[in-house]
Amino acid sequence: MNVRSTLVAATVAFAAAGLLRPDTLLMAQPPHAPAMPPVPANLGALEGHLADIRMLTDKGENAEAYFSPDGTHLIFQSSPDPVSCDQMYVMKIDGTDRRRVSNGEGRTTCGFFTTDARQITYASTHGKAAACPERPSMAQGYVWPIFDGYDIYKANADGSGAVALTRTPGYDAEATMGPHGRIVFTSVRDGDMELYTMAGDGSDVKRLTNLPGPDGGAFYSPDGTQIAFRGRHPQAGTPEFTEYFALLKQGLWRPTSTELYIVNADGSQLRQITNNGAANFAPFWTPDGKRLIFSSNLHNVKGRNFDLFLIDANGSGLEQVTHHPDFDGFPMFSPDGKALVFASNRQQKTRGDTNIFTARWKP
Ligand SMILES: [Ca+2]
Ligand SMILES: [Ca+2]
Repeated sequence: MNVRSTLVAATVAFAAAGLLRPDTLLMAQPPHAPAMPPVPANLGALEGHLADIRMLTDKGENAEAYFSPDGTHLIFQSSPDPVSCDQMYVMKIDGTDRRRVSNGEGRTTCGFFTTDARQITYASTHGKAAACPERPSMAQGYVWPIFDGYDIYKANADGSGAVALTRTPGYDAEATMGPHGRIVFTSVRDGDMELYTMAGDGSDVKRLTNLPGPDGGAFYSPDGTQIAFRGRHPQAGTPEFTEYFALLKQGLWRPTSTELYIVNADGSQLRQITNNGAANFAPFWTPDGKRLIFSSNLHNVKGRNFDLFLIDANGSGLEQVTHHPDFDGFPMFSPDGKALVFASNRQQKTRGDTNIFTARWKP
């Protein structure tokens, strides 16, 4: 590998690291990743579920765009370049009327609308420090920060009136809300990445998972009775187990493969949905609650060609949705099921750009 290609790989990895929630880190290109294959000439035919694909942003890093429950707006995180810190934005679903809704301080991630569409939740580090938090050194190899300054905030949809819903040391982020108004989120408050739920005002916190390893990135089913998430559970005493907890104490995580799980909203009946050894993450429910759409590099386990896949909630019926050879992730159906929003590195102007796309969904 020559200096230039080394720099390109390092730049891409660095750029992708701007999207700092643990599962966004999975999109970072590992060192020495092979070059991207050409875009298939018949991409449109291969992606038969998607029509009228529209790119809503056109530079920098944009990801985790999620519909408002009335289907009129998207909330997403964005930074203009790899070295800036992500801030939270809201825009109409045609990409117009874009406005920042976080206060410009710290780093933010994981925005979501409340069920009445009048408020938003997101995670921010600004309560710990106004500056963009520093990245750790790569002295321990290919590891990424789980910023301990993240807490979850709730604000009006225009960004005003932000109040903290969590005030615990360590990472609290990845909050999403169910139809009943309850929030599921990820926290390291008990020494591991686990799922917790809380009422919409931050009260009545309940721990949902109790498994060693990185559990997170959860979404409620449309009827609010089940929760889909990603996780990985190394055996106690293995080198992976020991290293995972040693790194987590330093606020670090080495990106690994993760599988999809579903658990009842009360924490009962945990079941594993995928078992393919790849990095599977960001599972979102189809509007009928019968299937999940998610991102995985299952055809490219050592690389960053993540694609969107559908799978039945019982783990059968895997179907590939996107076929672009670069990153596709963070899918979400519109509330009426007629549109899909996702983040992708396709059509990028600058290597490492990630943009927000919508498409009309063809069943
Ligand atoms: Ca865990
Ligand atoms: Ca892809």
